Amino acid sequence: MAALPILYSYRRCPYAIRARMALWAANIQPEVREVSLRDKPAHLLQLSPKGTVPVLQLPDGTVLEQSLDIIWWALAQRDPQGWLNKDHDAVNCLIAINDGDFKKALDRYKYPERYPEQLQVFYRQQGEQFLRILEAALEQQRFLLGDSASVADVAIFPFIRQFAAVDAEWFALSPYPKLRAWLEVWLESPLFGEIMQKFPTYIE
Ligand SMILES: N[C@@H](CCC(=O)N[C@@H](CS)C(=O)NCC(=O)O)C(=O)O
Repeated sequence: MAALPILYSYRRCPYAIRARMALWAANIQPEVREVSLRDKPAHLLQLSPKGTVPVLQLPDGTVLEQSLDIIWWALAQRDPQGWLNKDHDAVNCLIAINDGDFKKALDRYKYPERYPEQLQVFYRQQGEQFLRILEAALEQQRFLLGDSASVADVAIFPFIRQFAAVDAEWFALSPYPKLRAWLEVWLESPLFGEIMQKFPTYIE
């Protein structure tokens, strides 16, 4: 039997979620090694000393240590849903805002006690700048870059999930109805259900 790729993962990590979404969509089911972020396996650190997840090791030894690299690699193998069929620059541009300014605001909104320079609501308002961009896009079309999903949707949705969960009551009443509906589509998707299954913590 051919060796499976090995995925070091953390169930709730938004970067790991997006990587698993692409792998599962491409019908690549790796050996998932769920890590404890407080006690990372030595093999993970050996493959990728930076110590973040997700990290994918291919059977030929190649190591992909960024979630986006894993996504591009997985969909290059197979892309049955056509997630690659959108303008690459537009995809990268949205993801760059997500992974940059939005993620920064999200961390501060989620853990305001670690960033006492400002009130939590300030960080939320910073994050809302991105929510407004997404809402405007979704007023025009079903997904962020058109009427079908793309890598941008998959790469961004786990972060919106986190943002929404910080204060679910606020999010439910916030002026982003299209974004709420879009988030719901992803949360209810069978694919998300599959990739959120629980794996036992990997012990070396
Ligand atoms: N740029 C990386 C970021 C991955 C990342 O930051 N993952 C977090 C978990 S969500 C992590 O592993 N943090 C290390 C730690 O908490 O020790 C990617 O896209 O894969």
